[in-house]
Amino acid sequence: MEQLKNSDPQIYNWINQEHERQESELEMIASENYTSLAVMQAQGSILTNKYAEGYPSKRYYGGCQNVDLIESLAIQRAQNLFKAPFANVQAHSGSGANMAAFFALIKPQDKIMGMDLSHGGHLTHGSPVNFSGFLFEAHSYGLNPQTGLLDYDLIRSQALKVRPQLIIAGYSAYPRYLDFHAFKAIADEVGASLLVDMAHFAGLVASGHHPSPIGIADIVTTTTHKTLRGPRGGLILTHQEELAKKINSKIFPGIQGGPLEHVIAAKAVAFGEALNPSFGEYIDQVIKNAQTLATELVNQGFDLVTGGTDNHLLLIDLSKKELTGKEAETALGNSGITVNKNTVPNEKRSPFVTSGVRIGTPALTTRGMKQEQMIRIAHWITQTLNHPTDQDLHKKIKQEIHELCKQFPVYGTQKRPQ
Ligand code: DSN
Repeated sequence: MEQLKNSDPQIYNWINQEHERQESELEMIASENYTSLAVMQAQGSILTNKYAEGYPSKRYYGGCQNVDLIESLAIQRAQNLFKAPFANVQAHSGSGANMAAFFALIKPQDKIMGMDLSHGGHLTHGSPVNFSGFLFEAHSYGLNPQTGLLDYDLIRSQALKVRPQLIIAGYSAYPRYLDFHAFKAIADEVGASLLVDMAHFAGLVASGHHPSPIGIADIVTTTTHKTLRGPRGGLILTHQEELAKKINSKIFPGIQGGPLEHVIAAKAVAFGEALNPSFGEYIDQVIKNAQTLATELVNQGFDLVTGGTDNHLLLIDLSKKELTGKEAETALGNSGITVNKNTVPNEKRSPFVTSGVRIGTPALTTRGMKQEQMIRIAHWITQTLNHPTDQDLHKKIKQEIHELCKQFPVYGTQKRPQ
């Protein structure tokens, strides 16, 4: 980083400040993680200089012999990891991956049905402010108001009324397994295609801790940076050859130009890491940590959406408390615990205020924390949320968290790649 330090000290300093923040706070945003140094080295490499529009051995530029090797290996590793016959590794993001999947399966104005954003869905699953909401006729399904669970009978009856061309399964904030066979049966009954966006739980699918949607859904999309622990980016999978061709042409030239070969190299590294048996142990611990945290928080008197978790995240439901999600996020931030406010089923407050907090364990598990630390963290969360304006208490907790974090360095003494 010496060159950056000399040529642009302002950016260098801010990166250092962010490094310090990531090391010294408890990162509990469910969609974040810490990549390995190897992933960052690939992403920060000279591959950023290369144009490679097209696909391996079918490029619109010369000099692609090395990026062809890299992209081909990324594809092969993605196929092995998810046991999927076809993979596109060029999508710049999860949103772009979803856009390409939509364009491969349906046409503008067609009807789609995805999970309501306020119930835990994603912007790209039909929100009116997103392409998925304004290019398509979007309908949404929600959670059962009594259980907070997906109710496949309700989804079916809604699908029978709406008759969508596309059903989307997947979430940003849902703490339980998805039943892909149930979604597929509904899609088949109403003549819809099925898209599974597994961005949040792709790591759990890769390790076998969550049922796989491959071979059931027509297309499966994911980001690569959440539980999968790779660089920020997207990935598209299918088992259907004709769809694979469509997906490739929708990504390029449909919605993207040159692929980010440095990010594709980093994806290849991450897929290689996830193919290692130690990744299964990591995901196992992610889930154990989330379940320990859930049990402790319930014991401390908090309501959780669905009462617990099967995966890497949990949702505290504050609707019976005076405290809002926004206030809880701020108070926890002051204590050194980074989370995000989240809507909960039957939400009465606005999406900017909310009545919930989403908490995830992927990042803390990467830095080596286990159940013992989760019990301490549950205690700090409880103290903070029970005394949301006590700044002296928050300062004291922040100091204790700082000490804990020192015992679990993210990048050790190696800092960032040079
Ligand atoms: N999927 C969102 C999240 O879970 O944070 C980001 O798009």
